[in-house]
Amino acid sequence: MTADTPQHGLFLVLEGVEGAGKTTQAELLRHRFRVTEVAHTVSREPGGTRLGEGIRELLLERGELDIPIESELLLMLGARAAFIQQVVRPALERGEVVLSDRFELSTFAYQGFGRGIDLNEVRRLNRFSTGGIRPDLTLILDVPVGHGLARQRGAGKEQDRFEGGGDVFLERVREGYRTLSQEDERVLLLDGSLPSEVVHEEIVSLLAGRFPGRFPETFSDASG
Ligand code: T5A
Repeated sequence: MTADTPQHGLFLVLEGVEGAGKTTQAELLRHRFRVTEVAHTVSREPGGTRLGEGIRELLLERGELDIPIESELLLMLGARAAFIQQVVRPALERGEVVLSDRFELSTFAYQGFGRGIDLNEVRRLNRFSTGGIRPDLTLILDVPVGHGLARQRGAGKEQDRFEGGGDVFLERVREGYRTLSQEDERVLLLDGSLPSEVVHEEIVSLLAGRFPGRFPETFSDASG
């Protein structure tokens, strides 16, 4: 967040390698927000807007397209600019909790550490796309790469461009996430290999402890 950025809500992000459980946790939190009457917007990247969903389709589902890594980076950031302007900023100005399934750390981990694009350049371009809006808290669900991929196979999910990048690529991404978690106190690494309900309860108590007064008392004890 920057001084000239009006930001009254709370911006939360879930991150992690393929199959880490981000979507599962986002859905559990969405349910928790709903039953405890916390005004919220839950979304995902790339996506969340018509432009972003179009770019997502191009990047993830059109495996036959030859996309240079520079184009991949700029497409992700193009989607992000719309996501910030059309989803995140308005929801924060309404005072909501915004929860995003992936955000800028995905770009640092996948395009920076994974693809090998200079991280300073990635950060610079990313700042242009976000206008300086940053998450209040990013939770990385850490799982071994093979574990996450096995979960996705178990769920019958088809491989996309990034899963097809191979284990070595995804190991660099995972290591990237672990490095990034050590550089910023607003980024935390959680054990994503625990059962979903255990991870969910840990996230709930972490949010209640980290942002006192932001959530109703029922938030911490509402049953699933
Ligand atoms: N990307 C994205 C970039 O390269 N740069 C960027 O800037 C951005 C924003 C997006 C791709 O784009 C790349 C990264 C990605 O490759 P995606 O589909 O959004 O693709 O991301 P995936 O990680 O592929 O999403 P998935 O939905 O497949 O993984 P999730 O959300 O981490 O996992 P989830 O919750 O769907 O769970 C997968 C399976 O595991 C089970 C679930 O029931 C499900 O079957 N599961 C668990 N099982 C046991 N214990 C748990 N704790 C479990 N949690 C979930």
